[in-house]
Amino acid sequence: MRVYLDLLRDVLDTGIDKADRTGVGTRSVFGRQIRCDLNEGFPLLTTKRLHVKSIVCELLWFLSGSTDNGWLQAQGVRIWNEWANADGALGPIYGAQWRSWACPDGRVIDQLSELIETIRTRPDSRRLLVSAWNPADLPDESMSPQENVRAGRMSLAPCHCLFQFYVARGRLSCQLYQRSADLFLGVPFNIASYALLTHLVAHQCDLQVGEFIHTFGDLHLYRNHLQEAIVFEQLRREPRALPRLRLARRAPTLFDYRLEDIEILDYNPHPGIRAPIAV
Ligand code: UFP
Repeated sequence: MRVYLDLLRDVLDTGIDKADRTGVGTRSVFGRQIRCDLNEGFPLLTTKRLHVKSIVCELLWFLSGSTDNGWLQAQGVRIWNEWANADGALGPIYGAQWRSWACPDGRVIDQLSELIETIRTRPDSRRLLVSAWNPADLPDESMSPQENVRAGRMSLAPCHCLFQFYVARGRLSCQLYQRSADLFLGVPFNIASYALLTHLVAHQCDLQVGEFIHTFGDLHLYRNHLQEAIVFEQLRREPRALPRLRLARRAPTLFDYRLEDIEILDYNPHPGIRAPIAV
């Protein structure tokens, strides 16, 4: 994952200091893109250990259409805790928009089911898109996550907000637009999550995988990550061989994969690096 280390350097060297919603402050650049050929291995960071179970569980949770943090907590996954209400509610975040986008006329759109159907029947379509960016449900930036949920809104505006698939020569590629990206903590998760999604969709559509293309809007490093023991420690580390993904079975639908169906093999990363998260 040299491309990731190159991005870290790029933001460190060319970023500008910028204030942000959380009050922490960032070093930020606008508009970047990386590409991962998914045939070269599964793009899981090797220069620090990632908690694979959190990544897999979160994606399966999105796919299920759930927005209830209780489900994640029951699996021991805590990544959404800071944004949830006491009852586990998160408002209409990703799962709701992907699987049950509410229309003004009362219809409900399952974008992912429609996506799979279109890839199978019209793989050359240029409309293989899924959007989580639903302006009607966006949070009010001046309110806390919990206040937003109480008001029926999302607790956090979608960061990975739009993705598109592309089929050529029997291979499925995916491009993600991420409007806002915490390069140290969020991005390694986001890359792995969308790489896994691409594998699962390909599996369901009898396609091989192609590339994952990750396009960034505001790409930033939080000021409290610009430390010897955090971002600079990671830059000193030598990337290792990428792990492989093995899907133990073909589930009946995209929504029936379970944690134990998804195996990451030969993952031998450097140790994890702790860093504070900005809420
Ligand atoms: N963030 C990510 N990836 C995610 C996610 C959040 O990088 O998947 F959910 C980061 C981006 C940003 C913050 O630092 O969380 C969201 O804040 P804002 O909505 O103000 O952009």
